[in-house]
Amino acid sequence: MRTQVGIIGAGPAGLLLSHLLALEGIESVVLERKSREAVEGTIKAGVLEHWVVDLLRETGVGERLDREATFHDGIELRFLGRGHFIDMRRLTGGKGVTIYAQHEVLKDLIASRLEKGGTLYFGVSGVELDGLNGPHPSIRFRNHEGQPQELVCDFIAGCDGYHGPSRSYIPNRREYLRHYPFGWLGILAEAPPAAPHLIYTNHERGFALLSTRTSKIQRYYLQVDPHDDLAEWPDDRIWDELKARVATEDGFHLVDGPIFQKNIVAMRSFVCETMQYGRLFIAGDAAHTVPPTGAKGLNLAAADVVKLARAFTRYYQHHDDQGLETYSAQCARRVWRAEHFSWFMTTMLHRIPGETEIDRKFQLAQLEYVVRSEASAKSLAENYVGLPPDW
Ligand code: RFL
Ligand code: PHB
Repeated sequence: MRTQVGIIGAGPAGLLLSHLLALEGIESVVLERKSREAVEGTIKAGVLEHWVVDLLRETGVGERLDREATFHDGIELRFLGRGHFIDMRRLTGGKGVTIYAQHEVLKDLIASRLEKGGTLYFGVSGVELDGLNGPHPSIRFRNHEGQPQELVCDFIAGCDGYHGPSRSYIPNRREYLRHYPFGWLGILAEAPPAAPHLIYTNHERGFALLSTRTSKIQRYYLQVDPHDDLAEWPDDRIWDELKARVATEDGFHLVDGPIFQKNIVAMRSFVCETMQYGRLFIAGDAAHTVPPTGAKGLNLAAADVVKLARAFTRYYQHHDDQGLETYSAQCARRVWRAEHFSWFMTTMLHRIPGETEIDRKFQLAQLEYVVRSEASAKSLAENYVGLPPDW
């Protein structure tokens, strides 16, 4: 098999890259380890930056988003029993918060690729890369029936997430990593929305986040020990803990309901530099991971592949490899901005095991500053709704 760009991974990075390349007449093949059903059923991100929403609309995959997404003007920060609304729309000159589940974005991208004759292989295994320094690198893999295949490419895009193999093919890479001593227990529940915006809470018992999916389904998160077993978290305990953490002095009431999905995720800050080697380019979580408190991961993956698609376009349409040569350098500034913002939101909102009284005082001082200072709120809002894609 032969293609121009071989893409490993059908997450947001891989599928959006394939979609953007197709619009420029550049051929790609996407190889994905999981089944299509598993890709379309994995519950992850929820919040899209405003420019990502515009991009999906402008490139013809925003129709269902416009019908089904939830649009908010801002978020609430809650601490010491009080809520404080951060009006993003006002603070950013009109940019709001869009909630549309990651797997819905993936469904829309997969449907569009297949409708336009794109090639996606699900259920592949044993991916290995070869010839990254030559003109025709290749990907060896087994298809869903276990048969060995080889895909010969002009370029390879490693969009295979934090655990994928692509990154390991970059020699002399430098990896920066921080593990957080807490994780998120996430649930999907049948219940009405808690508020007309997301609520991020810093409580003595730990962090909680009230997000949403539809008018009937809500997505809630609790800070937990990352080593906790789900068996330790029966539904009643989850509701008791959520209600305790989001309580306010004026009697906020959280409506509960049947929980139909639960998982615990670990949290890390991770960056791999550089993001390229020979004809291999890595993007998204394969190159960098953030804790989910800033809602940045999917959006950062999208920003990488916008740059990568542009670099490939320049190469194929103008025989100019400048964009490809500087790809990693072009990504670095935004990657570190998003890494820092995610760390900032995480450390401001979670209870840190082993923290002392003075750490807690510092945290509350930061929260007070964000909700009382226009300049500070504006900075948070600018980062949250998303800096422009070229930043
Ligand atoms: P993904 O989504 O991990 O996709 C990688 C794909 O590669 C496949 N793969 C392989 N395929 C073939 N061969 C192999 N050897 C392979 N190894 C792996 C995998 O099966 C997978 O399909 O990476 P990508 O595309 O870079 O996208 C990153 C995002 O998924 C991630 O950053 C976000 O989900 C993070 N995130 C959030 N981001 C936001 O922008 N806004 C949010 O509100 C937000 N909330 C979240 C989040 C992540 C969360 N979890 C579960 C960690 C909330 C949570 C709880
Ligand atoms: C979500 O709805 O899944 C979500 C919202 C905000 C975050 C992370 C996840 O910061």
